[in-house]
Amino acid sequence: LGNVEGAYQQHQDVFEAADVQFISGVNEDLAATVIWGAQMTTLEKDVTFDGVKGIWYGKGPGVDRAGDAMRHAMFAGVGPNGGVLALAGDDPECKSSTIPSASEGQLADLGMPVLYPGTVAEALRFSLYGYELSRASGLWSGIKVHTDVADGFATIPADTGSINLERYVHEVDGTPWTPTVDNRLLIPFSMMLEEELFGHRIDAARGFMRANSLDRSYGASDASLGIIVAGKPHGDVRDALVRLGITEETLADFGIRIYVPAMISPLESEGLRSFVDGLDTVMVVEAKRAFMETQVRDLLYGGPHTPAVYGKVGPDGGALLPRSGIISPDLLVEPLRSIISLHVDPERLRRERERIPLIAEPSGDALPARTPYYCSGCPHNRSTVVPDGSIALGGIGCHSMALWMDRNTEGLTQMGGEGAQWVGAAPFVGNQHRFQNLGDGTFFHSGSLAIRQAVAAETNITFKILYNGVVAMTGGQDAAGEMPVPELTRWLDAEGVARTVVVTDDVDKYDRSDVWSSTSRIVDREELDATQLELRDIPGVTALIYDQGCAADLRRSRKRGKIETPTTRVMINEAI
Ligand SMILES: Cc1ncc(C[n+]2csc(CCOP(=O)(O)OP(=O)(O)O)c2C)c(N)n1
Ligand code: SF4
Repeated sequence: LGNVEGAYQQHQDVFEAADVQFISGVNEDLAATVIWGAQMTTLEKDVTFDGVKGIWYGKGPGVDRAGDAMRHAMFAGVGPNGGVLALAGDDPECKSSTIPSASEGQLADLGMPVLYPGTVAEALRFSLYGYELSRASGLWSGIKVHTDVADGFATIPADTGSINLERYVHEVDGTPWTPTVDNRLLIPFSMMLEEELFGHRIDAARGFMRANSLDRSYGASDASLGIIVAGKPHGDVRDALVRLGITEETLADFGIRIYVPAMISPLESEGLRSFVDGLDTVMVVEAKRAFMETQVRDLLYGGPHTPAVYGKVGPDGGALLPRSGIISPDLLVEPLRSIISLHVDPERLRRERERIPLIAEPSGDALPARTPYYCSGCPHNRSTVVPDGSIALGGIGCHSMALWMDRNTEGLTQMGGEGAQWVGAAPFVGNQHRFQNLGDGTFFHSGSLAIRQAVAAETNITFKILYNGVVAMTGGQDAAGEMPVPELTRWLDAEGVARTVVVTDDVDKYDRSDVWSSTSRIVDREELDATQLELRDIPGVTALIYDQGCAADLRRSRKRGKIETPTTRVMINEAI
């Protein structure tokens, strides 16, 4: 997330010269509404552009929380001069998320065609086609961006950015059709739009993909076994096949062909049917729940030629591919071997494997593990300590690492839910008090509403607003709508927070002209423990704002010459 915003900030002049507006979203659902609004400019009288294209981007949980906004926007539609991409950043191993994500199901449920690039080059190409797909169908195009692609770097041919577009005009009863753009989301219009959304618009998306044939297949023309795999797992399948002794060049000798759909929902039926023609067996390889697999069965069942379809379940009715977690070459070798062995003598597989000795088998040795910890100088290292006898509740952000430390810190919520869990639990445990960690990025994103919830329910809770000045965990973005600390104390006061104490590393850094709430005061961070003891004894909702900058961001700013580098150093003699 940070890199997208960083790229814009670094090249702002280039973007602006190309009429690209970057509007920082307060949160994902409002961002989706902003993008929806840009599409609606075609309905405005004074519009100064022929059309507007939009990109919404967010991580899996952002897709989830933006669902309502996106669903409305999908009904309202996209015009022929518009186009919207929804880039869904999926973190299937929850490397930097609370829970693992796979957004394709949610995107498909909203009615979005879903494209799944497996490489950086495909991400660029599919996005360009995605715009055209969107304006041809009137739908937003969903792009599933796997962590490995989002975090990946690649050298790609310079012409990857130019596409050979086959213009597609959808026809209904022999008449050219264009999507409706309509913001009157009330009956009877909503009912008519529903019919169009799940009828002509989806048909148009399939037609566009048929005309532009981004789905591809390779391998044996007279194959008996077909493998269907899209996106990132495609590379995993190729690696796993090599470990079984099968390379792209020898696929045909083994009677195997591979189908790589670009659009994983809705699968394009004509391409799929021609791929399975003549096959006895199809194996669908995908991570987590069956998504393409159920579509493959739906599209083929009852047709003239229906091969056996395996994926999550194998021929013996037992588990074949994992239903959760990730797909990797290591995990694919045995499932692939078992299906290929239905068609190929296992002894031949063993012999072929020996012919490519340079491919190393995985050693099986686990890499040494290290539990992540705060950066040196991180404010959370001090601020997340609670007084003896107190319990803190974790929140979203870097400070969630407190859960791995011995700090009486429990549990997590979704981003913005901080404190609301305790509203639900407190009445059943004698209305005890809890400290609730809440990052400033999360506060401005949505967490402020959870404070309102706690005030409304008169819960005993102290929000520790960990004000490090950036949305640190996802790359150090600025939080849209962020307010300075003095203003924040006034906001908390207006919301009904009984008392606010600002704890800081530098009590002299504020301006004399700053206006603070009458229920707040500022103390040095040395007084953290005493301040927490004071606040926990006040009934109702109180707040502690821990105001100290993110150390990583300070280092970044020094490197870029934005702030002064301190001239005083602390030398640590390791012998002592
Ligand atoms: C709805 C949602 N959107 C985005 C994310 C990704 N995310 C995880 S941590 C984080 C940043 C939190 O920033 P902040 O609250 O300031 O805490 P810090 O990392 O600075 O400690 C984000 C955006 C998420 N988990 N949920
Ligand atoms: S990035 Fe910033 S907030 Fe996160 S651990 Fe490092 S110093 Fe702390």
